[in-house]
Amino acid sequence: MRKTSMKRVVSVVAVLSIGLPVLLAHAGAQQGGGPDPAASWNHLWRDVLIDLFVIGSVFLAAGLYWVYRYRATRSGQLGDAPKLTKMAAVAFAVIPAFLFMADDFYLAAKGWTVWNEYRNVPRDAVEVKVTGSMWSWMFEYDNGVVTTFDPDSKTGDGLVVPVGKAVVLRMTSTDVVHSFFLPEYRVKEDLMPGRVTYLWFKPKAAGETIATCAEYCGNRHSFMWAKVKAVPPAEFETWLADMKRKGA
Ligand SMILES: [Cu+2]
Repeated sequence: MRKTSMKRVVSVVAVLSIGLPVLLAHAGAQQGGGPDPAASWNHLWRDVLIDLFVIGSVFLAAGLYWVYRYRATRSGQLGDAPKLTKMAAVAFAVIPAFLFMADDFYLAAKGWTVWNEYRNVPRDAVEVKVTGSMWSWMFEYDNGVVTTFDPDSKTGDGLVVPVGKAVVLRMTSTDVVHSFFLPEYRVKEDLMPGRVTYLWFKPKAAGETIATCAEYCGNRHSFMWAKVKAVPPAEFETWLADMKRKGA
């Protein structure tokens, strides 16, 4: 009888602690405005920080309480802990473990959702080819326009993208492994010779940010960055047409 009820308790806790987080993570995904990896990433990171804070506080409070509650009051004092039944001992270990694992399952489920967002490029995404070489970036648009950026003189158009539209970068390297990192858009992906990798992001507001190499690639690795400029879609089209006319 005791064995069955213990099994029942453990399985209910297990089902709840795995099932609930997965459901919650699924419900919390993709609220409004279509997929946006940066927004989902920020949301997941916020959840991780809350999780660390709450669990950290619980353990700290419990730890301090027990240190105080079971402190020695005279020298040479021996403890006299009550003897637990088998059931109580197992429950003590299993129930808190599952409860604390519940949010790990939640974060894992949500991480999986965010990962899928990162890997599934919207169909209407604007495509730009990116080539990394020691130690500069080259960007090539659909209509053949090619842009670069010189970090020393800070000249060149760099990567220009339209606000509010998904942008997908198809990337490769001509020499060693580089990594294209857009801190502002929460995306980073390696570039390798002989292989095409990709990432996508959605600029929310007009403005200038940077892209930088995030994989050590030699002497001038730390200078391997480029300007990234997000402009309204109409301005983007004009810029692209102008560049084409100028034969860039
Ligand atoms: Cu590099």
